[in-house]
Amino acid sequence: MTDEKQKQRDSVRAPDPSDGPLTTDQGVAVEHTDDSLTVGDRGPTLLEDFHFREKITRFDHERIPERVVHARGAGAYGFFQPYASCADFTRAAFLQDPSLRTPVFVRFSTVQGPRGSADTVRDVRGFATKFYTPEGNYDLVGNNFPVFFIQDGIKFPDFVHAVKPEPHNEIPTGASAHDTLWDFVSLQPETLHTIMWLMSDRAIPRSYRMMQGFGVHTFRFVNAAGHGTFVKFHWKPKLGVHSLVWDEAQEIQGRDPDFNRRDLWDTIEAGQYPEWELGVQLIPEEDEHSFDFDLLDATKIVPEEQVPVRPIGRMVLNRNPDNFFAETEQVAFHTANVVPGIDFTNDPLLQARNFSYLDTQLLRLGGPNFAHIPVNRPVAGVRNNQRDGFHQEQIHTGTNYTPNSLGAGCPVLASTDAGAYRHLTEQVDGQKIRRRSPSFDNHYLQAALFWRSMSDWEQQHIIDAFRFELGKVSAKDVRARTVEQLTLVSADLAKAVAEGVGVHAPEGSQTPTPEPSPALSLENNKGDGSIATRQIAVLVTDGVDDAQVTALKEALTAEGAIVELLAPQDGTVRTAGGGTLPVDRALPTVAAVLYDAVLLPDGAQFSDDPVRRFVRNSYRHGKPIGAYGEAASALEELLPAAVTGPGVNDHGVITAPAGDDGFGTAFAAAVGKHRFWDRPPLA
Ligand code: HDD
Repeated sequence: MTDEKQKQRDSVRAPDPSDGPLTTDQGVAVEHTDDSLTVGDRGPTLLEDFHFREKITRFDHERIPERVVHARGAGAYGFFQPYASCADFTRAAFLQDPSLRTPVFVRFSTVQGPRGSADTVRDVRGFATKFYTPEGNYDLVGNNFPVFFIQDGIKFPDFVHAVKPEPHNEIPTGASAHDTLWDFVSLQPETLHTIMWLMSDRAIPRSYRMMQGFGVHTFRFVNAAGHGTFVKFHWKPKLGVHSLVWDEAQEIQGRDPDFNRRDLWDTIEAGQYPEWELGVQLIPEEDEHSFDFDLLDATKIVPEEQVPVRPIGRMVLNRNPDNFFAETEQVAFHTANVVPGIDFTNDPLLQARNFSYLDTQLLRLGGPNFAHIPVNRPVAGVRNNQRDGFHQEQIHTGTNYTPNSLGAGCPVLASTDAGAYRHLTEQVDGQKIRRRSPSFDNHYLQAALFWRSMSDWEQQHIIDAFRFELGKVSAKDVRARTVEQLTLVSADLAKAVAEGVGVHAPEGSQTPTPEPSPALSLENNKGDGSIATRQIAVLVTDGVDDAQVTALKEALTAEGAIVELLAPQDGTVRTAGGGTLPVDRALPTVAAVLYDAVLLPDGAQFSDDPVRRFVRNSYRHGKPIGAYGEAASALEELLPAAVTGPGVNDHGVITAPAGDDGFGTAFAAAVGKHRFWDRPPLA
């Protein structure tokens, strides 16, 4: 379906290259572009070669500064549609009419690494959405964690300097495991809650399509009567929230650094559109002070058990950009891009952001006219007296000041009834001071809440992550100081981390014991068990039973899974019946870490090293493994501790005799569970 944004994009597409010959920027046709203009065959190049000079100059100027944070990303277009009118609490036009689809552009990102860094690093993921609403652009610039590392934006340069590669040697790329970050963390306890999220598997999402998004700050909805309600925004992925394991994530960094970007692109191209539900936690103004934390503190969540998340609409991403640079690189988000019905709070982090984003775009996009860039252009009309500047794309006519009579007073001012933005009227008074509010003081309670809400395997992964990260820190006192901080979150956690990194965990600290919030555990966010878009590897060799492979592939594909046949070499394999079966990929070009599950069909041979490695790696990373017929015995020999006889076991290993009708269903059910953590170790 073509929406207003797509029509606008169509109107600014570059001419079709097949419509005419190659030209210069001035539209002059070019007859030869492979040799510069010279005197004689070997002679000097001539300055008058305008085509050469233009071509090289344009190339020299192709790069713009990358984002200072969130440089690495991937984006897509789609739409947002509310379930019902939200008029009771907001007048935002795009949240009134359930039949209105608002076009969106979403950019996902990592934070620390540069543009060319790997996708599957341990990091926060950005989740920024631009809604092209009838009342102008609204940007919800969020992350996949609901909390942030610092409470006041004035600390942002300090935090970012600490987490970015170290200044003397620009190491490490795309990683937080280094001295300066942990030095900062150990001295700045407000980071601890978000650090717990960073050490959890939330920091290594399986896919952008399988992560939650959060607006992080408390914002405000304002209804037509001018009444405000505090609001926290949540995106919930339809496919559930799923993560990688750290060992796997590291291997993918080498095998396919574009893992998350490719996944987003490929699924949209395949028509398997990613979808999220937008939910809101609504807090009446009179309840502002009824929590044991401050609503203005971005290092705190409002537990869902305390204030439920109310679903208000859904977002579907259904179109890849046509040009990465023009769209994904040049998109400019800004927390201050709000529309009538959505307002800010005095959260000091948000207030700083409201300054920073516009400021950064001026530099990154080369001047004040970046809203003319197609991906940034609102579908709502723009009429004002802002003029000139670098890269002015429009020819303004008429007067350029208000008030005027010579231009018939245009553009005229709107009333709020006609859609004008009006900031919420609010009484504010107090002393001018530079001091953090004492209501922001408790840094340990919610770090403990997060820890106590995790399942056993999630806690183990957090311990492993702390051990990895601190183990890479060369300054022993930084390790010790961080562990000291952890003793104020959980004695068990501190002890387990201390043992792994060779420092002592002091005893006797008081740790908070908040009631767990089950909504925080990945265990409770797995989705409905759908296997849609799951990548399933079928390992085939000569001798395979092709009838069963084909039947299983069809059944799994019908449920939306992506099934690929992998063989030691590309081309075809010979089947048991003497025919041939086409192969999708050769094993040396892929790896187990790029798949969600593996299937071993009857008749295939598992003596080859690459095949055995594939199966063992899948097992180590908790992935479902299915084997039938003779392959089941081969699997038993390969993973003796894991195969406990025919059928489905708790370890996600499914075996069955050839021709067993229930095998496909049992295997699909295991794939829908994503991972199995409680497995006997490999021999
Ligand atoms: Fe930020 C980019 C999210 C705090 C300053 N931020 C940026 C992006 C996301 C976020 C998703 C990438 C947008 C895109 O895809 O182009 N940032 C957050 C969240 C924060 C946060 C959820 C805390 C709740 N940010 C934050 C602070 C400051 C900034 C406190 C500065 C005071 N952020 C920026 C920036 C960036 C940016 C420097 C870099 C590129 C850009 O804006 O366009 O202005």
